Amino acid sequence: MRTWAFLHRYKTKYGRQFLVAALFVTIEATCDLLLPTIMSKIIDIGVAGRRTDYILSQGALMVFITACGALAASLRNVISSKVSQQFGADLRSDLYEKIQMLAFTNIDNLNRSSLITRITNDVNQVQLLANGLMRISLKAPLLCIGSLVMAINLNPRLAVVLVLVVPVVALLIAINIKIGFPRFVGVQAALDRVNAVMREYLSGIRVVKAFKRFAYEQEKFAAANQELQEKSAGAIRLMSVFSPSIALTVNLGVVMVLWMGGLGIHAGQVQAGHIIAFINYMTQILVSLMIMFLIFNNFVRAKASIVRIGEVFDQQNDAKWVTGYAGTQLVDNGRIDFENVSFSYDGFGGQPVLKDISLTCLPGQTIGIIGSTGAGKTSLVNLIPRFYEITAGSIKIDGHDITEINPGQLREKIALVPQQAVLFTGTIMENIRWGKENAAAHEVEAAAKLAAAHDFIMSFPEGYNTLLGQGGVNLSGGQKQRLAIARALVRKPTILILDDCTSAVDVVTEEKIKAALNQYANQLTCLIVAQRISSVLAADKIAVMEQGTIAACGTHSELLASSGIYREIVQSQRGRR
Ligand code: TTP
Ligand code: MG
Repeated sequence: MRTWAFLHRYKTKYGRQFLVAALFVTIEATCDLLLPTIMSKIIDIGVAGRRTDYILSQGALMVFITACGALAASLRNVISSKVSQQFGADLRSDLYEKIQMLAFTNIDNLNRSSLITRITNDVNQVQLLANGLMRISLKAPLLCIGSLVMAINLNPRLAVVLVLVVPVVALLIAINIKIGFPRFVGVQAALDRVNAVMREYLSGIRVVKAFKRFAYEQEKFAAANQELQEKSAGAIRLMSVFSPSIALTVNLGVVMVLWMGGLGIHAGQVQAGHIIAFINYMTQILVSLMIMFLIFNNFVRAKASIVRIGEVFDQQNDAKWVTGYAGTQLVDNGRIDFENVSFSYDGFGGQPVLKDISLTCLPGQTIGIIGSTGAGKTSLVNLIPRFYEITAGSIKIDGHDITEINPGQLREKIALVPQQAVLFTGTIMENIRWGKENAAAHEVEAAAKLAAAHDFIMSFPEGYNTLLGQGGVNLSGGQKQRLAIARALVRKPTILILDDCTSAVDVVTEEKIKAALNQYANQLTCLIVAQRISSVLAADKIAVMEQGTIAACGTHSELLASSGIYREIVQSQRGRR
C-alpha cells in the first residue's frame, strides 16, 4: 500500500538496531525455553535418583541461564526504548516539516485539528507499536514455536494433546481477529469523534457560552461519548467471550496431559518430570498466544494511525515549494499584474470564486478593493503570495509569473495582514519580530508607532515585553489588528496587503493609521481591502468587486460618475464615515 511507503526510510535507519534487539529477544526466549527441560531432568534424575550433586549442578545451570535471560532482557529493553523514542521523535519532526511545506489547499483538505492528532496521538501509537514489536511481539511467536518444538522433542506421545489443543486455540484467535478487527477500528473512529467534538467545543467555548448553547454541545458530546462507550463495550464483550474460551481449551489440554501422563507413568513409559515440563511448555504456548492476541489490538490501533500519517506524507505539494530553487530573481519594484485570473477552492463544487480578473497595480500605487462580503476580496489577495494555485490566467510580479519565482523569495517581498489577526504565544516584541526576525528594538517601535499600537503597548506595565496568551486572548480585537499591522510593516515589504484589517479599530485610530501609512506607503505598492469607502478614498485606484469579478475600477470620482454599484455603496455609507 502506498500510504505505508513513508516507513521505508526508517527501516534503513533503524534496521540494524532492530536486528540487534531481535537477537537479544532470541537469547531471552531460548533461555526461557531451556528451563522446563532442565527442571524435568532435576526431577527425573536428581530427585528420583536422590542425587544431590546432580540437583545442585543443574540448579546452578538454571540460575546461570536465568541470569543470561535477564541480561538479554535488560539489554533488549534499553535498545527498544531508545530506538522507539528516537523513531517517534524522527517521525514527529519529519511530519512537522512536511506540514510546513504543504500548500494551503492540502491543509484545507486535511483539516487542521486532525493534523494535530496525527502529529501527537498517531505518532504515539506507531511509536508504541515499534516498541512492542521489538519487545514482546518478537518474543511471543518465538516462545510459542520454541515451546512446541521442545514439547514434542521431550515427549512425542504427550504431544498428541498439542495437536488437539493448539489448532483449536489458533482457530479461536483467528475467529476473534476476524470479528474483532472491524470493531477495534470502530472504537478508534469513535474516539476520534469524541476528540473532534471536544476540540471544537474548547476552541469555540466563548461562543458556546455567549449563545447559551451548552446544552446543545453537551448533547453532541454525549452522543459521541455514548457511541464510544457502545463500540468499546462491544469490543470488550467479544474479548470477554473469547479469552475464557481460550483459557478453557488450554486447561482441558492440561487435564489431558495429566491424564495421559498418569497412564504413561503407570505403564512406566512417562516420567513425572516430563509431565511437569510439558505442562510448563503448554502454559508458555498459551501465554504467548494470548500476548500475540493483545499485540493484535495494538496493531489495529497503530495501523489506523499509520494510514493517517501516510496520508499526510502522500500529499502532493501543489505549490512545488522547492528549497534551494533559485527561480527568477526579483527586482524590487512591486508591480502586480492579474491577467484573466480565474480561481476556485478545491471542493467548492468546481464553482469559480474568482472569474476572469484583470487588474494592474503599478509600483508605488495604492489600490483599494471594496465589495460586499463573499465577493472574493480575501481570495483575490491570497493569490498574490501564492497561497493557492489559480485555475486560469496568470499573476505577475514585476513582470515575472509567480509560478516561476521561489515562493520563499516571493513571500519575503510581500507583507500580508490577514482579515483575522493571528498572534502567537509570546511577548509583543516577539510577535512583531515575526515580520522580521532580526529587527532592532527601534525598528519594532517605529512599526508599532505607524500602526498606532505604540501607545497602547506602552500602557501595559511590561510594555513590549507583555506576554500574550494563545492567539492573543488578552488583547482587544482592535489591538490585535494593530499588532498584526505592525508585524507586516516591520518587514519593510515591497508589497503591502491589508485585508480589511482595521475593521475592529475605531474611526479616529483608523485615521491615524491611514495618515501614517500614506506617508510610509509612498514607496511601496499597497493593496487595501476594506468595507468602508473612507478607508480607500485616497487610493490611486479603487476596484469594486462583485461576485468574483471586478465590476468597476477607477478613482473615487471616476467611479462616482460611472459605476452604479459604487454609488450605491457610497450612498449606503453616507453619514457614517
Ligand atoms: P472571500 O474571498 O473570503 O470573500 P470576501 O473576502 O470578499 O468577503 P469578506 O468581505 O466577508 O471578507 O470569499 C469568497 C468565496 O470563497 C466565498 O463564497 C467563500 C469562499 N471561500 C472558501 O471556500 N474558502 C476560503 O478559504 C475562503 C477565504 C473563501
Ligand atoms: Mg475577506
